[in-house]
Amino acid sequence: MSNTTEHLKKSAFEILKQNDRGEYSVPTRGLYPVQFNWDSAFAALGYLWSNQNRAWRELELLTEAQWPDGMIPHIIFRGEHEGYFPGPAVWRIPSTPPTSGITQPPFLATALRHLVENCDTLETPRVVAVLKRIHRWHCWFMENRLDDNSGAIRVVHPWESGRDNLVDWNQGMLRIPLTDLEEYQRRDLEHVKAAQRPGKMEYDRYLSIIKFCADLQWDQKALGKVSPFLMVDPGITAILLRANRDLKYLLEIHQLIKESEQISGFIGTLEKGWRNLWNPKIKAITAYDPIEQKWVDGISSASFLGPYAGVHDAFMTTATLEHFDRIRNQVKYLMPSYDPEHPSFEADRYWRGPVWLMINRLIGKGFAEIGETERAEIMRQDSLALVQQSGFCEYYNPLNGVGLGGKSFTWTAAVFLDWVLAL
Ligand code: 9WN
Repeated sequence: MSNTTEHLKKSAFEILKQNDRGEYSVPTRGLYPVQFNWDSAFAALGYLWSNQNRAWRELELLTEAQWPDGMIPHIIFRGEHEGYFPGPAVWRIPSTPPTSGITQPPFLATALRHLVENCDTLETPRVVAVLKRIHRWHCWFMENRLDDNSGAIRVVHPWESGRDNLVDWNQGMLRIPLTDLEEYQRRDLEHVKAAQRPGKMEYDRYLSIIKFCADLQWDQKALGKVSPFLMVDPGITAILLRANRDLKYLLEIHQLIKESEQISGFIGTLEKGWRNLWNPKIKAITAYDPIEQKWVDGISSASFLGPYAGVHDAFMTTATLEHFDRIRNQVKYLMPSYDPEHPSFEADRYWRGPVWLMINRLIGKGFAEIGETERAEIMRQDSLALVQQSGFCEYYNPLNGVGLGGKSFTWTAAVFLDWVLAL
């Protein structure tokens, strides 16, 4: 390992330590001083390299925030969280600790399988308890977020997709009636330049959806049908599909056969759902608008998650690899969050173009699993080059590699240790 790589490895460990709050991590200091669902699941992969018990506790604590209905929320407001907006007073959820009222991409089961396979000892009863909670969460997805027509997963807020400011959500965002919002102060802009964050138009709508849902007392079943924002998301569909495969494997090891059979059914539905997101016009998997019943017209980084999700029909893979090679010729670093040839591409703005390392990991792993080793290696090398050039940022400009958003970022450091250094 070269000196620079050795030095970066040390920095990655330091970042994980800085953002460690004892039994959970924050994504970064300042900008995000709270526990986030999929950030924590990725963080565990990083802690695994220094302290197995700490890695395990990150996942276990996340599942302890489960709602009575089975949802594991997107934010858990633990510790000092004054600096984050919108806080508990906006979400209006009477739980301890307070949480947000939506969920996030379910990477948890996949992270759990990784820990089970790599930890020396884990106490079986505790693993089984966590497995049962995750199983309930996956059932919750199928009951409350399944788009019956396609068999794929809907999101009720752009934040639920984890890819908040995606061009794909424009159609859904335009439908949102603006409610009378009290004046509010954005805290994110105290840490990151406005040009790298969503605009006021988006924030007003993010808050209007929350108000609508809180007025409905977060009745999740109803929200899955009547939220003012509803879009079918290939990202969360692929991540849930893969997570179901990993969950099924773990359920079988622990002889939870009834649950495992139920998950097989979910896998079948979601496979169909993924195939239904095939957009014949642009020959790619894309997001879908369930209200206007049409596909969006752009390719996002989630369009490359078929192999990761375990659905890679030959015609889909061929077209996907063509898009991969075309996009590679447009940027210096893969994978931009949005197609650089799309008119709405923005190289610096949050989810409208920049590269996220944890998405690179999902794409890279999937490609490696289907034998696309060269392209998998490109994903890893580009990720390494980004960290070498700009450190452990939240996201990166795909054209010049400049680091953007929050700095000293947990999941970037975790994914660096877990995948960039050890494919
Ligand atoms: C809102 C923490 C989170 C990630 C999301 C990312 C961003 C939050 C924000 O940061 O979202 O959920 O305030 O911008 O989009 O994926 O989990 O890293």
